[in-house]
Amino acid sequence: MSEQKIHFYKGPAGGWGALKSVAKHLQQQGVAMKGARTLLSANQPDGFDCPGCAWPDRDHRSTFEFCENGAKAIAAEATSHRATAQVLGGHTVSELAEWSDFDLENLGRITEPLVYDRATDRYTPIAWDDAFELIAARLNALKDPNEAMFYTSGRASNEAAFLYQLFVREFGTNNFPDCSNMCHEPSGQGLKPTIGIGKGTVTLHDFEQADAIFIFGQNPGTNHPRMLGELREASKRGCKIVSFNPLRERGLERFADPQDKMEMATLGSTPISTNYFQLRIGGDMAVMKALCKRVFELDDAAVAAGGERVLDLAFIAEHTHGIDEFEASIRAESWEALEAESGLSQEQLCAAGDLYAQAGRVIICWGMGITQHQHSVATIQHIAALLMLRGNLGREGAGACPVRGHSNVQGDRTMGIYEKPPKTLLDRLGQVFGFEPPRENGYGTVESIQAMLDGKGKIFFALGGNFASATPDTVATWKALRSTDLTVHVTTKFNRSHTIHGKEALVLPCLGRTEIDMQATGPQGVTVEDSMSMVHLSSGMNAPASEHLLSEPAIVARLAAATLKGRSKTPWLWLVEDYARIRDKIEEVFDDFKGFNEKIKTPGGFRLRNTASERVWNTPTGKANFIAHALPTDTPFHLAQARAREHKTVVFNLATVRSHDQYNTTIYGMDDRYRGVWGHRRVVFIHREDLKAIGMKAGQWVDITSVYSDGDTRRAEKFVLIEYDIPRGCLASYFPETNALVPLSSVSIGAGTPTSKSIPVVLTLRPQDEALPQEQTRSIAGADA
Ligand SMILES: Nc1nc2c(c(=O)[nH]1)N[C@H]1C(S)=C(S)[C@@H](COP(=O)(O)OP(=O)(O)OC[C@H]3O[C@@H](n4cnc5c(=O)[nH]c(N)nc54)[C@H](O)[C@@H]3O)O[C@H]1N2
Ligand SMILES: Nc1nc2c(c(=O)[nH]1)N[C@H]1C(S)=C(S)[C@@H](COP(=O)(O)OP(=O)(O)OC[C@H]3O[C@@H](n4cnc5c(=O)[nH]c(N)nc54)[C@H](O)[C@@H]3O)O[C@H]1N2
Ligand SMILES: [Mo]
Repeated sequence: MSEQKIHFYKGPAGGWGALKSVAKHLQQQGVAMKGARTLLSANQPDGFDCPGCAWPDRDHRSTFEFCENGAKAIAAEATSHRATAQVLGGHTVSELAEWSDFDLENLGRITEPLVYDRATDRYTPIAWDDAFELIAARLNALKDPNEAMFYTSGRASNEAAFLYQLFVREFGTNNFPDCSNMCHEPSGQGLKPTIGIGKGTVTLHDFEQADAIFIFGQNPGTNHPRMLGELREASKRGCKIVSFNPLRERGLERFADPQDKMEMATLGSTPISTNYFQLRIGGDMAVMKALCKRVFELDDAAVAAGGERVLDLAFIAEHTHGIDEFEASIRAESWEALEAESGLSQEQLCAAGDLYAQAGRVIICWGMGITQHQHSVATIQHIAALLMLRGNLGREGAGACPVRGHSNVQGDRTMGIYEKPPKTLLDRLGQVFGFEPPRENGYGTVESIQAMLDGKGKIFFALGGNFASATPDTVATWKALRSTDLTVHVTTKFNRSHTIHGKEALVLPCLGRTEIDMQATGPQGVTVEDSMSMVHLSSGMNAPASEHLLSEPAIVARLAAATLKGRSKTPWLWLVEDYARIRDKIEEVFDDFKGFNEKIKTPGGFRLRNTASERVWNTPTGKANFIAHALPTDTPFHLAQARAREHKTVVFNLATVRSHDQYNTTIYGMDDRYRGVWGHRRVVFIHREDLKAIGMKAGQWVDITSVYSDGDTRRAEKFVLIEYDIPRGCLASYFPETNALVPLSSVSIGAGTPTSKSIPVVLTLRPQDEALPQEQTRSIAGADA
């Protein structure tokens, strides 16, 4: 573990710090040599798709696109550590449950299928066929297929996801909780009714043409480092980059490109954001409204002066619906309310509005800072509206850019991993595979947990991910998982979820994306879809971590064959002999995949049709819809604040974020370099004046209790207070340590996403068992030195 300290990070994002960090991780995972070779194959035309994130690659160019995040993700998978049956069997599962997330993952890759032995409280080996027979028997013994739930994490390939959703629907349910439910679900739900497609509309080419790029609630320096390369190029050619984030984030301020010899040699860097607005947590909806309001004001002024209109009247007339009602709702909004809600002054809001209105072509990007609130769908519909006011949709250099997380989370949805499947998909599946698909909607993530708690969910199956750690309301969720009859996890490594298990439990180890996938007809490639709808091939090149591993498609196919024996017409085992056969089936089900096997022969693959980017609007009105929403005044934070005023206590709004050394629930290390935190994860970032106001000091230890009105107490214990450049009233801390604070009932309206970015909390001092030196309690990372 690294030394514990907190200090100001002066460097730019990227640069030598990033290279050093990668070297350290490769070394720790024992992959220095193999790792280097593996890294060189990431995002290459004949290599594998980087499992790091869903940001697209520039033409899969031949020089290695350096990315610290990707390098760590690859090192984590290509690790030389092995969680063999012997290693795991050396501990009871109750013992393992006490280990940290870091220590569990650090055991390394699982080498053979395992079954939980109740008598000894240990995982012991099981043969693959026996594992499939056992799961099949339990599934088939259920009274109702809807008692089983099938989770997906966004790394599963298109081929694996397609087979998986087919198997589950032939089995008889649409219960598809997935990571997307906790992530960009509100983006899909927000965009579909407005622009007719639940995906972003831009490509990297648009990033080259934009005059301004607005970034809301995203930390690309840590989570999408390759995006910084695009922002750096944009910044260099004078494109305005306007960031909205409560925290000062290093990667949004300056970036040194590790591939730029000049910047590296001179310790130089490129400024990223031209303008940085530190809004209040949850204030984005007010900002969108303010920007729209400013556009209308500027347009009024243009009309009065007889100048060029600010609104794109031609676009609005030809392509949109509902402008009148929307305009009225925006004009009715007072600047005072918008200021109060956003935490920005009218002057700042107007300045941001001017930047938007003056730029010819604008892209709006967003991440988790937008999607994990109660009013996320409404906020995203305002993003669409803001773009529509100036025709910033469906033309070069402009558009909507939700930046996805997991490397194939978008593809999994395209393949039908969705608890609310459209009728057209079900009809087509039924025709192509000769069965009657279940028609009722299934459970998403939060609904699945509720179903388990209610005794309606009895078998939990996960294709990847770490459900027990990624989900909210930890106490309730663990109780839910433990109440099931059977939990099954398909996974590469051992994690928390395997210790929070049902009466029976299986852990099935699979190949990772970096590994050679050998099937009957030879080595196979899989396909993935990135955040900009580009679909391309990914082929592993490392020897598998163990000879007993199966690929995800093979696991799904063999399980399906065992479970649906005698009742499925699908040739499961034949399909996985050659993945091109799976792709032929995908082509039969989805028109957009016409010529699939041919198209992926092109290096870089192909782009799926994006109707909104062609100004074709698949909505009931046939137009892009302006949808008005009131400013939220009744979020859990608003309600808690009102009660707190009565009782004279102080309630803060807490956002749970990622540190620089984690990939979701996978903890790579204890540092958060760009925020100046070393060796800690249990920290709370807080404004200096707020510390004073509540009579606490930086370095003191606190417990965090969330305040919801359901009567339950939810607490996360032992966090150290760190002074940080964050607006007053706002706090930030890391997930998953803080997940216990969010009740299952607190989700975004219309999307069901847990509200992990706005949790009303109070802080209470606890015994000060560990003193932190004064100079280690203050981080102003990001502030101008
Ligand atoms: N290294 C690494 N890469 C990753 C991941 C990882 O864990 N580690 N996870 C992957 C996944 S699945 C995802 S979804 C993405 C996530 O990538 P991001 O969307 O960047 O995720 P977060 O770190 O959760 O938070 C983003 C930012 O939102 C800001 N924020 C918090 N509340 C608000 C708010 O109310 N308004 C605004 N405007 N901003 C707010 C935070 O300060 C933070 O900078 O990254 C992917 N890539
Ligand atoms: N409080 C709070 N909670 C959050 C968030 C937040 O910002 N705040 N973010 C949410 C978001 S955006 C997301 S996407 C979810 C993430 O939720 P998940 O996707 O469930 O979680 P991950 O941590 O990405 O899953 C990591 C595990 O996946 C397994 N794995 C890795 N590679 C592979 C592979 O190739 N195949 C298989 N089968 N398994 C593999 C490994 O065992 C690893 O332990 O968490 C959500 N939870
Ligand atoms: Mo995500």
